[in-house]
Amino acid sequence: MKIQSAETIVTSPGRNFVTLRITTEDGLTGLGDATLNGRELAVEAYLREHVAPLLLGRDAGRIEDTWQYLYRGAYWRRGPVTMAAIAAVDMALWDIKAKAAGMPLYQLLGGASRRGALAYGHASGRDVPELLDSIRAHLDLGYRAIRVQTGIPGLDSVYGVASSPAGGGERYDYEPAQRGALPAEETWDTRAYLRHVPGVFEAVRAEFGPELPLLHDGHHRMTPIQAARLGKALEPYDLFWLEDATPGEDQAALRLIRQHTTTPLAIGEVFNSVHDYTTLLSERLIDYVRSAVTHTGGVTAMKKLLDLAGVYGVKSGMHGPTDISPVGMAAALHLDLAIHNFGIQEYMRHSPRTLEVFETSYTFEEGLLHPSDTPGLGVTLNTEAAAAFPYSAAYLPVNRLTDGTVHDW
Ligand code: KDG
Ligand code: MG
Repeated sequence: MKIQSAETIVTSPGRNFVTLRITTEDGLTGLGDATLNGRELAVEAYLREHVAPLLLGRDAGRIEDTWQYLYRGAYWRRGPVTMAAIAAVDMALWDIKAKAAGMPLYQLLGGASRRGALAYGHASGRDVPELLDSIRAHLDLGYRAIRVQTGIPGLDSVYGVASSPAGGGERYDYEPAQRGALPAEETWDTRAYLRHVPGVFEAVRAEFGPELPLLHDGHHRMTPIQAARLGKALEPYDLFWLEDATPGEDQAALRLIRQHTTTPLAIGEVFNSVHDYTTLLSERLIDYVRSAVTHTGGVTAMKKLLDLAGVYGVKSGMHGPTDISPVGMAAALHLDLAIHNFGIQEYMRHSPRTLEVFETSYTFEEGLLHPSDTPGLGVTLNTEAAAAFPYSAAYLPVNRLTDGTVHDW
């Protein structure tokens, strides 16, 4: 099973995606997701110029060896660009191996540990009535766990809040990356946020009762002591998790938050290596690992990371916004089904245009995702449809405090 070609495909059916397609001499193909939101072409060039030429002629079955060859062999380790490129190769090789075996990938990872993966959706509203409508709409779509994000009085736009959900919007989705030559700029006020959020959860619990799992994303904006205060204030509302309370690179910050609150903590969507987690896991400072298969070196690396997390009783909560392509989502779902320490899976649902390009077989029923029993990852790339949507520059917003200081977004 020698590798004959490794091509990168950039497509933009509403948002940009980078995909690696590996083909073997005996005609099997595998897909890998290499999408890094707002920096897509850096990974595409890394793959095209520095990785694809090294793959030609290699045995497609040697997944661990190829992973180590690309990771240790480059000398320059870790980082989002490198790890997204390695992830794409790794996913594509697992796709090929599972297709060669005639099995869905989860079977090669140990088989199913559950019926399906509990998914959470994104509800948001510029104010409380709009938020409650959005939660109802998500319950109608079948979600059984809901992330709650809300507008803040005095701020024009806030992370995670759709700009016109109830009006013209056909769905309640929020897409932060905006097309254009420059990033949009947003204004932020943490004190206003801290004053407002507990009341929002009070209203949501009053309307929907105590059972519905509720999640919230702080999106790296608080200091440790602010995050500790929010975690404490939210304790009466029994959150499933508080995500990214503080900037991701400061692992010690979680120690301080942990000392003050029993609200469960999740972090890691901007991490790209198991080494980003060693303190957090060994000191039991978090409850959920938020990494994406796409940004953490693929199925091989994610499985090792989640196995290590399991040793410390920490569960998975893999990143699954729409900037993870359906290929990356499928890879996550196979892991979700197979690992023991599964927690929850983020699932935003891709747009119909994206699903025209990436034909998926995974299912969502009664709040549970299942990767399907299609051999491999279960995703096909429609290259004709992909070619109809060329790359278009798009950036995540930049955040500033009310006095103009650049802040974490
Ligand atoms: O590319 C950035 C998004 O993926 C991120 O802002 C989404 O925070 C996010 C989440 O929890 O899905
Ligand atoms: Mg997040």
